[in-house]
Amino acid sequence: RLVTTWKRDIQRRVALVRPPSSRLDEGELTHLERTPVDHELAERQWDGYVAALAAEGFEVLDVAAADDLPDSVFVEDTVVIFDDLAVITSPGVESRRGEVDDVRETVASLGLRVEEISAPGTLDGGDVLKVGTTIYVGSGGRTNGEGIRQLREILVPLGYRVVGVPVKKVLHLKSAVTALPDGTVIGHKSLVEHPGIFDRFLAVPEVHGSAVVVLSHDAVLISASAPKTAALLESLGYRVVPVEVSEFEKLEGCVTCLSVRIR
Ligand code: CIR
Repeated sequence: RLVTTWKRDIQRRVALVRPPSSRLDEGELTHLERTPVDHELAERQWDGYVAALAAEGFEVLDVAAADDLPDSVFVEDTVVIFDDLAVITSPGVESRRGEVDDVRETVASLGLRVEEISAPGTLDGGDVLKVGTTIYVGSGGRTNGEGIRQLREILVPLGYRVVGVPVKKVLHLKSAVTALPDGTVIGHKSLVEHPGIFDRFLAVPEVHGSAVVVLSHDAVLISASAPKTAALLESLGYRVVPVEVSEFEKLEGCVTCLSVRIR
């Protein structure tokens, strides 16, 4: 087990990102009121996010920018990676459907095998939480039962278990919960409707603290607006890398949705 972890850490690790559209402020909003987005700040925060991934040893790869697709910076929603398989999603909102085309090309150029979720199935990557071989999928916001059924058909033969989770209070499952490197699912109690569905659940003290990006077996990336959660995770033995993502949080995005990690 130790050897496997170590081997993984020295393998090629790629992070896909997509530069923000100049129309970012027209992005979809479901649960939040629209507040003005500072474009320059958003650009700087995005650069900082990319630099943080690069500093952690990720090879950062851009999907071609798409100015006419306001939400395209949230690239996580368009593809989900399972080892050498890329599942292109079927975004649950009309304005985001065009985002998948360039992403499909980019992942194919990396030599990944490509499968696809198709209509009437809908599925956003933000609804897919991987914890080992258990794949939790949020249902209700952007992802429907047919989308989950198609993902299950793809993954069960590969040895994964696909668990649907009803989601009502937030946009995506991963707006409410993510997982630590050790597999513990974390989230803020006010937003997690079914904590008992997860094998291990730990409540964190801030809403923005529920989203972490796993950097390695001992490090996570987290929003700078969740300092208490950062302290909690440090007390559990993790190195925590904070990044500013306030302009993306205004559009219901978080640290996970700005990249897709391929390891
Ligand atoms: C949307 O509503 O689709 C975007 N404004 C935000 C998407 C955030 N994605 C994510 O958390 N995975």
